[in-house]
Amino acid sequence: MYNLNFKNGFIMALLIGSFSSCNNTPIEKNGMVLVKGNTEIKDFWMDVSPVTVAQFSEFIEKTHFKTQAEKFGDAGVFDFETGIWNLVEGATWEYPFGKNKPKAASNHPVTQVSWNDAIAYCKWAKKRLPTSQEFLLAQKNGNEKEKNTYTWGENYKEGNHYKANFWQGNFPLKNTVEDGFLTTSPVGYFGKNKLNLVDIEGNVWQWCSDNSIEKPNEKNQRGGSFLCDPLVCHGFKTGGISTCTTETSLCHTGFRCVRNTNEKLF
Ligand SMILES: [Ca+2]
Repeated sequence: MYNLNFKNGFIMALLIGSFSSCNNTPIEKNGMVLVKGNTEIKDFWMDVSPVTVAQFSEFIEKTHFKTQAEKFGDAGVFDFETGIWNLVEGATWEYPFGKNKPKAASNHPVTQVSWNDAIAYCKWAKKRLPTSQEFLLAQKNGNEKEKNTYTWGENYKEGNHYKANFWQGNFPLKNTVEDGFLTTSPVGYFGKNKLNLVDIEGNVWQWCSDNSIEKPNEKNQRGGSFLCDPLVCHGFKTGGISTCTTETSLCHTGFRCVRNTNEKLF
């Protein structure tokens, strides 16, 4: 009897295993998840989170790369008192709000990186930036037919729990910070989507590789940021899009990388 039970249990385990592998179980390797493509987009690996301050710091240490904000001597910072953007001297990836403000926390997404800086990091990491269509497919959990407003479902709040880092109150002068964060939040703080991706909506805008159709001299960005008010830009919804010039560095913009599946991996 013991052996029979054991065998049944073993067969059951195999069945459960085979069901779960058919059930879109996320495939994750070395901090990247597999996003299944469709007729227009090939399968690709995507970083689980936006590139963190710690990861970017390692890149700087190993390459002595100077970001464009460091070369220019200033970068774009949103002023919560006045509700306007200023060029702030000394604002860099290490001090995204300026030298007299707190240093960027290592587990937060890196910001104050231009598109050109992001490309340099990607090359060093042997990765690339996603296209805006690849990013959108990742927001839709790899299912182009998914129609939810957000990557996690229909509502930005469940009970008392916010699903992402965005702006509560009235942009640009009143931020009630009900989600707990005035600026960036630690990557992954608000949970994963079905593919195990974190901060694919909210926290920071993320650079994409392709040019905007409406503004051909600017690059697309997706994901929305801590400055996105659902009643104003609503940039953190699935499909939200923004654009910027390649040399611009802002306190609410970062990036994440992807990799082709036909390349030798890991
Ligand atoms: Ca917030």
